Amino acid sequence: MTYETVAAADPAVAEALEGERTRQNETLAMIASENHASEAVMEAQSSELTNKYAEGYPGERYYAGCEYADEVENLAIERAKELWGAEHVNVQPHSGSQANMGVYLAMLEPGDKILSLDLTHGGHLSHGHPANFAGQTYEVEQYEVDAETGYVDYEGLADIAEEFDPDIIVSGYSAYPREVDFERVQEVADDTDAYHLADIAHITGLVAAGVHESPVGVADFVTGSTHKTIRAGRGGIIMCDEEHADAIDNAVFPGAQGGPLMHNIAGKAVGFGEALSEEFDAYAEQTVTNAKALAETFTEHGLEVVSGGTDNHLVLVDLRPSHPDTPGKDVESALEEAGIVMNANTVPGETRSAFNPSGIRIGTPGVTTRGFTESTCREVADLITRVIDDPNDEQTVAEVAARVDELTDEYPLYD
Ligand code: DSN
Repeated sequence: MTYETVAAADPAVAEALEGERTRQNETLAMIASENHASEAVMEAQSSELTNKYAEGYPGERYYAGCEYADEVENLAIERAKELWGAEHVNVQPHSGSQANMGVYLAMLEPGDKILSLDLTHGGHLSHGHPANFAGQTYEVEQYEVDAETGYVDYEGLADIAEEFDPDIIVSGYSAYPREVDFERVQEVADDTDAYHLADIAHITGLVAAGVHESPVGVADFVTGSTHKTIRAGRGGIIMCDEEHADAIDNAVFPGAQGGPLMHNIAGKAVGFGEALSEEFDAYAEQTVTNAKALAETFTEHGLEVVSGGTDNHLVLVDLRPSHPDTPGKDVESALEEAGIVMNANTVPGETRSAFNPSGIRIGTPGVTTRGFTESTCREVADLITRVIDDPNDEQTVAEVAARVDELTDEYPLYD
């Protein structure tokens, strides 16, 4: 893709777009929720479908001229069904948060009860944080990870559920490095007669490729975003059994949204098609292997890896034991200067603020798309550790930046 047409019409925007492409090409995207969509996905997202209103669902639209919108949406739905094995799929949510909103709207009344993982323990805003609509509309209680092991405290979850009597229990997390035991959460949901929403936003691609246990067929509802490990461009998705299909569809439209973003749904269709390949399965497996290589190398360097390792695409490092005077933001800034873009993150038992927390979260979906393997990731862990050890040393940052330049040249991304 080129931005020649944008440049002729609007040089200021074209300059920013070129800047972003260069930034992505010349840095390592290690924010665990980010990835690099293929040029085919991005081309579909920038198609004429951006102009089309298609309220409703394929075959039942409120506007004329929807034949191609129908075709694209049906392709996205069919491919999603094949990828995740769900009975019913809604590909219209604009994001993962909108997908969660769709489930809440479908199944809960205002004031009903949500039981979810605390944000500082790896949960998500849309699981009921007070600053989010979910926290403002529903009564929320939260479970935690075990302070010693860093694994979800399933016993604690069961105890809280018994007392709180939730209407819905949310599993699936944003900063949790371990395999989620969806069956275990479902047992608690069964015991308390609650619905179970599994939010697999981070691990959609890992689940699709079979490298993480699937909640489809276990939980009542499975939500996700489509731009993280699945690499299908911006958006959200909801999966459920046929019995909840109408409730979910009505909650998404007209409940939560108006016209679907048909251009993004085209991106989803293309990305899901790509994810049906064996090549994608290998990619997902490599993403996890790479995260394990990062975790092992950090541990060898004396850093505290939350839960002692990882089963998925991300590693969470608690800086407090090894670097008590180094807040996460200092590391985030220094690494950004060196061309490694990740984020400061809260850790279980957080003692600093959410804005400048005690940990960092590092993900491998983006660098694995670039072609990185274990050995490259071990070297990246060495580079990250050098910066953690001395975030204010300009020489160190410059040396790491020079090596990142070489790596990004060696593993090119977009033309
Ligand atoms: N903001 C995303 C993340 O970084 O985990 C989740 O929506």
